[in-house]
Amino acid sequence: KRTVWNWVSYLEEERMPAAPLKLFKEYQSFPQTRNGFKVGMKLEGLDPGHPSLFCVLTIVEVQGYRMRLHFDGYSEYYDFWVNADSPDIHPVGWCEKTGHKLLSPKGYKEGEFNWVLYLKNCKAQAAPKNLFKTLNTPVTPSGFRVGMKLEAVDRKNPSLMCVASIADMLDNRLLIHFDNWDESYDYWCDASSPYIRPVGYCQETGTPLTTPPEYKDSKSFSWEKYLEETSSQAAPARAFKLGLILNQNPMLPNPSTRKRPAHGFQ
Ligand code: MLY
Repeated sequence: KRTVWNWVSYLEEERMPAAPLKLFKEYQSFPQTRNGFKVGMKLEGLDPGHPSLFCVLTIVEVQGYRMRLHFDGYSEYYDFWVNADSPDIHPVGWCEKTGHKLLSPKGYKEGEFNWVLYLKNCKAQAAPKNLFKTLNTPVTPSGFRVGMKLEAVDRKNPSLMCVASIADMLDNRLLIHFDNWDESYDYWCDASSPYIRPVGYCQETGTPLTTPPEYKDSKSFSWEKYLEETSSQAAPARAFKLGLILNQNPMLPNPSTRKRPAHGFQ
């Protein structure tokens, strides 16, 4: 009987090759590419559990190109790993500069937190700006603007296509928020995401649209009225990078012949 598992005999048994090294990026290879971040450095970053929330974070472990980040003042249970080139991490002071709210470390009241004093008190170093990849990302103008409405998949309930808004934009990425739901459903995606569609998609394709919770009967919902009531605009269809033009997309069933899907968004 075999007691020790190893790759060589496993691949032989399975009669399958290992994925060739050349398919991996340099930073995924080993010995791993090092990154300049060091344990103890502090930075600002998105909470993966609440993607609209920027937090005070400390690097607590570095392994090759990856690092483990800790929320200052919170349990290490929440620690998470990111690649050094993650678009979700930013240097100290970034939130203030870009007008984003920064969640203070636990124990600090809102508005009481100050990076300069905090770094001094902790005798900690801010992670140097040049290590962050996000600073160099050129932003291509798109037709999307903060506040525009669209239809989006609720990624926590992926069978639902819902009424949503663009709550924030960063480096060509959009923060999707579900109207009148809490922020825990928010997520970041880019313009080519398969999870977002222009206003009218559901009606066009016969997909049920989940309306904001105050519309008990989703049949009483009309985009036209809703946009007017909320004084907002629909995100323009041309801003979506799917080549998805309603009625002309060969990937969508022909409007006259298709049947209404039985179970939500497919
Ligand atoms: N059963 C869940 C569904 C929530 C869906 C929220 N989406 C639309 C953002 C609930 O009612 O909590």
